[in-house]
Amino acid sequence: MAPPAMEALPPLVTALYEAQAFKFGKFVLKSGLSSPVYVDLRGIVSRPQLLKQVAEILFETAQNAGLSFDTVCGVPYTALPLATVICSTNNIPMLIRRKETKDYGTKRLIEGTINPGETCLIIEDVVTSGSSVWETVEVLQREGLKVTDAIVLLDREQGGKARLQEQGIRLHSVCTLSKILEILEQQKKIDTEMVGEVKKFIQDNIFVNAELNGTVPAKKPLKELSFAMRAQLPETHPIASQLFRIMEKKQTNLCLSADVTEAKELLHLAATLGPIICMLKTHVDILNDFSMEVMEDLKALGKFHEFLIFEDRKFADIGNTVKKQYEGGVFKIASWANLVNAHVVPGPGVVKGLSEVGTPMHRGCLLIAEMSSSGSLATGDYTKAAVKMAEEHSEFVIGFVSGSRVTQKPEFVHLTPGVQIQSGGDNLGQQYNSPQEVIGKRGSDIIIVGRGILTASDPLEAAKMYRKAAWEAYSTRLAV
Ligand code: 5BU
Repeated sequence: MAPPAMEALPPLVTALYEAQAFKFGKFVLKSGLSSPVYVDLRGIVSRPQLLKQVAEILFETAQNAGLSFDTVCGVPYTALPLATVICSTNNIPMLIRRKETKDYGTKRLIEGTINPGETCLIIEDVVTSGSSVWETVEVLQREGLKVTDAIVLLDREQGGKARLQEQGIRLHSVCTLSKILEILEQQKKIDTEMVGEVKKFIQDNIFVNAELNGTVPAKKPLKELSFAMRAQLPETHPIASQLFRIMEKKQTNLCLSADVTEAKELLHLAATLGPIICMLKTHVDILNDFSMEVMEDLKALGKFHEFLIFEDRKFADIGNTVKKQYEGGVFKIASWANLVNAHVVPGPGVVKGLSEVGTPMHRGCLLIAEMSSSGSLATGDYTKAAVKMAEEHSEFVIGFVSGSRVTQKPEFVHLTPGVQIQSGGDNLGQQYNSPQEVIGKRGSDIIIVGRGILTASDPLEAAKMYRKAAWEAYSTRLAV
């Protein structure tokens, strides 16, 4: 069969270019690679005419390939509106794949009527490694549907087609990245040098790994991203970006756990250690002389020395209650703390409640995925549930308090308490690991240190030592 409406392609590419679907320059991809091209079709929903045109050409490609199918499913999220337009225009029943299972009710992964044995066609906007298409295929196949073909607008030619073929999925693309480069070069929208740069990038970054659930290009191992790069990722929460930038600028991944009982002492620590920490953690309810003025002074010091304030409140009640605890009461935590944390034991309501207060105030939240204390129950499936909850509430959750890296997603930050140079613990269950172990081996980002600094004869010198150890462990990790 002839490729679909080849004459329709150049004007479509022009329209997509004008809609900023292709950007050329230097971009950090989620995988950690630095790419000279960024393709993002999310914006087409704001241009109904273009959305319709893309949907039409996708459908034409399916027809030209002689495919027959009973239902259509778009890979979430960008391809969802495309699948909707295709189905409503051509009277085809549609299926929607949920990225997250609902935490109540039926727990369906697919919405729509599933008739096992029927054939479902996959629609996708861009294919790189093929992993996103494969994730959707797997879910549909588990429901008893036959899935053999996927239509994609743009194949980045980085191995996705071959990897899907290995799994029995034929990928039909409307066009390839090379074709787009050719058209844009002809139209003088990009120069020959850029075309060469993009082509080289594609060749150097082919995904040949047969394991479709991993997205690691075979030629290059997954590169550890610097804090500076993580600050720039489109998925990174603004508070996490701010934190990563502070860490990079001040060269510190030390959080002081300022567990003192007098306000004067708290402010003195903030003033003297402020220049070398990225964050100061409080337990406001242990202060004997709390006042809002003290917190205003602390806030001013945070602004001046550039550190974030994290109230280690460990919210753990139903949404309606934590909302009040966060916003009001004596402490009015939301008014001065950039970050708070929460246990996941109540379920997502705790995050939703906190988020209603915190999100409009540009605050962030850390979920407690693991604890440093001996015999902690926050392990295994509990930890996994915390990660899932964070992913589902990334408008407010910026990362975790945990003993190790609990997710590979670079937009999330990991903070680890239970840190001292000497391993060991206290007589109430606290367990300590060294900065090198926590940052270098377990892959966390920030060490939280309390008594290791507070009980030292010279807290400033001790803090300098912890900062140096943690930063060196991070730098070594980056260099590998
Ligand atoms: P330490 O003095 O460095 O042991 O203090 C550790 C701080 O971190 C202290 O404020 C604890 O309340 C806090 N913490 C912890 O130790 N372990 C955890 O799992 C969590 C918080 Br969550």
